[in-house]
Amino acid sequence: MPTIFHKIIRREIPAEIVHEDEHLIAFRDIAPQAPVHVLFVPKESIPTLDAATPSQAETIGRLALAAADYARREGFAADGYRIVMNCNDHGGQTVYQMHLHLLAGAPLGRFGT
Ligand code: D5M
Repeated sequence: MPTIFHKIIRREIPAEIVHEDEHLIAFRDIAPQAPVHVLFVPKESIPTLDAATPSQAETIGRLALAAADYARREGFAADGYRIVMNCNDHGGQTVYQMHLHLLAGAPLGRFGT
């Protein structure tokens, strides 16, 4: 089932794309929760982390490494950042193409405080 992120990958709807390679695309979140909020989305269809298989480990790992590369390239890696992956309803997932959130640009606080 194609999601809005598949449409961004296929350039059917616009997005502010900050990185793309053969495996994944990264673009700015439309409703940013931090000064920097970028989504890293694999081109391979994987609805949720819960649906991922061991054969997709590299695909998942590439998302984190692409986020780390982006943070270094943009110069905020040393200050720090957060990566988050929401899974299913209780995790707050709204778009069912697996994706990693990169949040940065200000102190983000700690979970539970
Ligand atoms: O995160 C889904 C995220 O996707 C949420 O933060 C909004 C964002 N979003 C939704 N539509 C768009 C478009 N068209 N461009 C950019 N960002 C978008 P989840 O983890 O599923 O809650």
